[in-house]
Amino acid sequence: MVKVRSIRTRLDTVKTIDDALEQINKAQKILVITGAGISTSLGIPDFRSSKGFYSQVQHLGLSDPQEVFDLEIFLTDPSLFYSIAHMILPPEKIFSPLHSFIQVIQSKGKLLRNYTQNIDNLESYAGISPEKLIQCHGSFATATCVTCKYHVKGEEIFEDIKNREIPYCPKCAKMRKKLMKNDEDSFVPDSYGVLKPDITFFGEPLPETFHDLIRRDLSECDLLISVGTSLKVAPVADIVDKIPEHVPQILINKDPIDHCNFDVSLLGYCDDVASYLASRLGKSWDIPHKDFDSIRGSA
Ligand code: CNA
Repeated sequence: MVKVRSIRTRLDTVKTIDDALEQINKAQKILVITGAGISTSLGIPDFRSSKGFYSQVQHLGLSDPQEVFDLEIFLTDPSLFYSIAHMILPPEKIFSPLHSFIQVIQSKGKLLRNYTQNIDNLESYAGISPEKLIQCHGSFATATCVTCKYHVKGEEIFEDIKNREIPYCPKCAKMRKKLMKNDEDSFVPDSYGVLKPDITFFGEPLPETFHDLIRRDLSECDLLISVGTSLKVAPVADIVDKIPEHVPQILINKDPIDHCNFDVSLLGYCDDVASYLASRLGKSWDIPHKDFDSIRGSA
């Protein structure tokens, strides 16, 4: 079910679901912001929902669950991250109806850019082209050795992640062994030769493409759609405030987002909202989604 809410409308003309449909029809350069909520139907927990990842790592007794993604902590003790990384490991080659909805926006030539905070790389399976996609917090698609910067494909460390083991760099393996064995007196960090997925930890900069493109995209976009994100992590969360005043903003989310000023809030499971919008937008908006069977229930 889609609940429509329009509390602090910025634009007098954009208040209802029909207004939202009209804007989607009219828009030529849609900027889509996405977050963990677009992948929960595939079984990947989000962070902040009641059954989300942060509530699932309470047993670790951290003062702040975000410490799991703290670069300094990772470099001191990578075992913390690798004890829980299996919980957010992306499923392979599946994507949600919402991912398909973004792909349809793209196929109609209306997608200016999808700024995703997700690290699951499922947009690529849905066919969203690399030039239309900014993975603001990186992704599991690749991993890098923290010592020698050797790159590997993400899937090369998936087995270790599933087994809750720390993946090591093949290039640094010999030296790590030697240092551990011979230099018992000298300090060898636990993270020596550890492969880290190329996801952006707290303490790391966002990818350069984000900074390269966001300013231009903000000035060009004619509609903003924000889906499945609590908009609590800057600088992606700040995009909403920086959108020019005349540009309509639509929210699609399970929960209301009260700290932002959307024109129309379409509240519900985003796959349902996307299917509803697609059905109202007409046949050519059909979501070409073939993986409904693999959907494992929403957060
Ligand atoms: P969040 O703070 O956990 O917020 C998720 C939002 O999505 C909440 O407001 C929920 O109400 C909403 N939501 C959950 N399920 C649905 C659904 N089925 N339909 C509609 N809305 C839903 O997560 P954010 O993305 O805002 O936070 C940014 C973090 C989350 C980034 O750094 C990501 O890397 C990180 N993250 C990514 C993934 C992933 O890649 N799939 C998973 C978990 C966390």
